Amino acid sequence: MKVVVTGPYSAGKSKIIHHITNGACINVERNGTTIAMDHGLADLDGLKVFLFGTPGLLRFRTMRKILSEGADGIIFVVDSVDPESDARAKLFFREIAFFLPGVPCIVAANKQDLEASRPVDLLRKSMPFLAGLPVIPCSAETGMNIDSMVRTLLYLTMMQWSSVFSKLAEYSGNSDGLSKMMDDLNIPREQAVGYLRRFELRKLVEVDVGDERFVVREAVKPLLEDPVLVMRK
Ligand SMILES: Nc1nc2c(ncn2[C@@H]2O[C@H](COP(=O)(O)OP(=O)(O)OP(=O)(O)O)[C@@H](O)[C@H]2O)c(=O)[nH]1
Ligand SMILES: [Mg+2]
Repeated sequence: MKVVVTGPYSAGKSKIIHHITNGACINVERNGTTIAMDHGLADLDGLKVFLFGTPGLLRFRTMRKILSEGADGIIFVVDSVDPESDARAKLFFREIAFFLPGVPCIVAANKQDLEASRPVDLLRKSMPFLAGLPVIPCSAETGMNIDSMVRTLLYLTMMQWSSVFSKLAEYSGNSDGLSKMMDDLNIPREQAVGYLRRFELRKLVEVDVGDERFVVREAVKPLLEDPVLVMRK
């Protein structure tokens, strides 16, 4: 899955990606500030998670737009300590809602290891635009709640795709899997092929030449059949 990690300057986006990927990531930065992107790959129970961290300086909007393209889920990072960051968070939130309307989003209330960190109810008061979103208190410094935050987001994402995923699992390896999927979901060929391309890129399926047959990677099949499994760790 493709997950974009965004939010205001210095909220901890790069450090969160560093933690999720166990350090297997790159950060294009200058003096500690991301100027292009972070990129890393994590493996959660066989599910590949491609993470893209955005720059937190306002002027890099175009870069954030490019990185957001086609994301399946959003980790929106806020700084639990610095109240001055809240106004910037609002601008970033508007921006991501514009780039990725309807895409599942989870809020990482980061830096909870610090004494001055604000609890979630205070953050919600100060940032009312977070209403309706799950807000997870976490720390990229200690790792607190980072894993469960990512798993919750993946669950929300997989639920959004559940009708497609259950068909991918059902018709995996079937010689006319594509047409079966088209029939069941009542979608045109281009749309079904689009799904296969999308989830081939995300390493969920392998598609045969000609596109008629696809095979779901064995490791992820149980997750596609029952997304709640991604939360059970
Ligand atoms: N104590 C503490 N410090 C953190 C935490 N997360 C990040 N930091 C620190 O906050 C600073 C900014 O962290 P980054 O991960 O670079 O933040 P960013 O959001 O990627 O910043 P930009 O890319 O510049 O927008 C660094 O000094 C981090 O070490 C945390 O959970 N706890
Ligand atoms: Mg950064």
